[in-house]
Amino acid sequence: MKTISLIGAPTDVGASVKGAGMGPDALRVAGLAQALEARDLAVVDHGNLHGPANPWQAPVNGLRHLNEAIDWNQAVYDEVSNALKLGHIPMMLGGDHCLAIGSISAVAKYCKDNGKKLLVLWFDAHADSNLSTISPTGNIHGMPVACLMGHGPEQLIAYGGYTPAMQPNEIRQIGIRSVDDGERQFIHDMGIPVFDMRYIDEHGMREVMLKALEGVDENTHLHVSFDLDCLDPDIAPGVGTAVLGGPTYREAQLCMEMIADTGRLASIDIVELNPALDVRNQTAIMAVDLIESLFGKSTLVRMAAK
Ligand code: 4U7
Ligand code: MN
Ligand code: MN
Ligand code: MN
Repeated sequence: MKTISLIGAPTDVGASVKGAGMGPDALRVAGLAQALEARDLAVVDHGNLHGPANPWQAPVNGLRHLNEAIDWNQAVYDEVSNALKLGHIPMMLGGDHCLAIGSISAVAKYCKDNGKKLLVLWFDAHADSNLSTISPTGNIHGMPVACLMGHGPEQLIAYGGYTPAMQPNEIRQIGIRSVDDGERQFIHDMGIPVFDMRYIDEHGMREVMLKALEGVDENTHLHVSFDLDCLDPDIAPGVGTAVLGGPTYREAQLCMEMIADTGRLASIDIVELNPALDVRNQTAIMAVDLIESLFGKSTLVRMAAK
């Protein structure tokens, strides 16, 4: 039986909208652990990590709350590393998306040490590829992809003791529809594979996922970094930086089901849930529903072909 380690990281230091720190508890209230247990998974809830309070300061040299982000990511790095060493599937409950720096750095180190091939599926409305010099906001939740590729403040780019944690060909971005000018250049220069909404509209989600998952084999460690603002705000209003025109419920379900089919899912971030902006916890409930599909719950009626 597989074991899921739930790791709460209740902070919004990487954002400028308050509230994402309440995400882990909203997911618990929505029945996350019970839903996973119903999928025949063992669940260990490690509770919430501790870290510095949000000082709500303006950016300094293009970075807001750098020291706080460093500490929170260290805590996430340590806990995710421990879970991986135990052979568990870590599920980091954010918190804002800056925490993916610690989480994916731990996963990348684990893959390096164990000869695994890393593939990160990054579901997001945003590209999260800003640098302090080009970011319009200074918010670190808009910078994790750049940091993981070695572009960022030195304390944020080497948690595993080396940098970069990740190469551009180890990530696929899906659902993107809000990209800043500097980010567009960075993504282009780095050659990061992006399946933006225009691509999804033109080719359909099935083809997108077939392409995104190309090359996944028995040695692949699949990491899903799920920013809930990837989803259309109609079905997921409880996020700090909502953007119109995201994947529908059915498209999101198909993504989750196709990932489940690979059998290679090995670590997860659920981030950017903002209960203060939600309506009757519906975004948390939506997240739990999609996570069930990520672990193989299926509405499929057809018999598998022999
Ligand atoms: B999230 C933004 F300018 N690009 O950098 C920025 F539009 O983790 C938004 O994807 C970042 O939610 C959103 O601040 C970060 C902005
Ligand atoms: Mn994000
Ligand atoms: Mn986002
Ligand atoms: Mn956001």
